[in-house]
Amino acid sequence: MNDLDAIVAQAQAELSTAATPADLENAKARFLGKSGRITELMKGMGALSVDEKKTRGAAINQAKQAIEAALNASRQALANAELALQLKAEALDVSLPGRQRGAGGLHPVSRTLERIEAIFASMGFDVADGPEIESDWHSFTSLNNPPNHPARSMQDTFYVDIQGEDGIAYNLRPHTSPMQVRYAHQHVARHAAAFAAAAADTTGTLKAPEIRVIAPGRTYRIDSDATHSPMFHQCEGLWLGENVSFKDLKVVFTDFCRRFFESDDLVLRFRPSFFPFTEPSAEVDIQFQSGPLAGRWLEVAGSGQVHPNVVRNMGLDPERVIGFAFGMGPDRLTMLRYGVSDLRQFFDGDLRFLSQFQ
Ligand code: 2U9
Repeated sequence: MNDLDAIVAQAQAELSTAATPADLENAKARFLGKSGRITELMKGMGALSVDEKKTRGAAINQAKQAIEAALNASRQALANAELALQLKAEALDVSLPGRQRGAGGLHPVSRTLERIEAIFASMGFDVADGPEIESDWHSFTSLNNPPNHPARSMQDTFYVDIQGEDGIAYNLRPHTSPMQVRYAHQHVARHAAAFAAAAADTTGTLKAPEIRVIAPGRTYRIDSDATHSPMFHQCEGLWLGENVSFKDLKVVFTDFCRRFFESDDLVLRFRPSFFPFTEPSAEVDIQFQSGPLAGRWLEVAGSGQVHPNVVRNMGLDPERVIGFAFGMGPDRLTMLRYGVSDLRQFFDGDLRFLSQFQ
């Protein structure tokens, strides 16, 4: 092996083992750089004859080309290795499941409202709807609330900064009763002929049309702790007719509670109470006979016979039409049904909590 072959072999070895682009450039400099081995050999040709220069020059050029070829091959190999590493690092696992869009579901309180509506619908109750911003008359006056009742105060009720044409105050409804008052007025207008015929009938055979309605929805009061939220839900019910008594209230509400809680031996207790819109009035307590809440009396609703003033304010004749009303809190019913202890969790919007009810 002559000197040139030895240099080429050494260059090939050093170039092919360079681990990084910097190593490779250093190796290149050792052979092809300004004072590299090949460059030095070129410089040494000055003393040769013209013929010797031709053969030696051609041989050195060949060696130089061989080294350049090795350099290009190594550059390509390093670039390929780097690309392979990068592809590996950025690799996509196409077998992974895609990111799913959540299926969504009903809020636990909405599920309760749907249950309540279905049970009362099966007993012939209509479902009323109405505005959340209410007039003072619909929220308080029509319901026999005295003018200075504490419920009307700024501490208890949210007032809205809207001035009506007659300067009346508007509020965020503190209960769903205004919907029943509005429903009654619509009902009286729609069945005006039947109401008039019943009123004119002296034989007692024509009866005034009944009102049988529930009013579920959002309600607002200035109150906030583990069992009170400034926005909460209520569902009230109203059954008026010529012969609707407290006995009917007991039958309807007992049936409702047993079906809602899916407990046939559930016991109810009607405890005397006071509300301006009913007289007499009663709180409704329930007692489970089995399960985690067995034996305790739990307050679930208020109720009573609708006050004659309220019947009159609905456009009905309190001498003919009587009946009962009740009010309950679907948020509390949901807490009892699912064993939730803090009401505020329903309205925090935390999916880890809410998705448990799907
Ligand atoms: C009309 C006439 C009377 C609805 C009634 C209650 C008793 C009652 C509370 C239960 C829990 C409110 O959410 S709560 O805090 N409600 O105690 N509500 S009677 O009486 C009416 C409704 C409409 C026209």
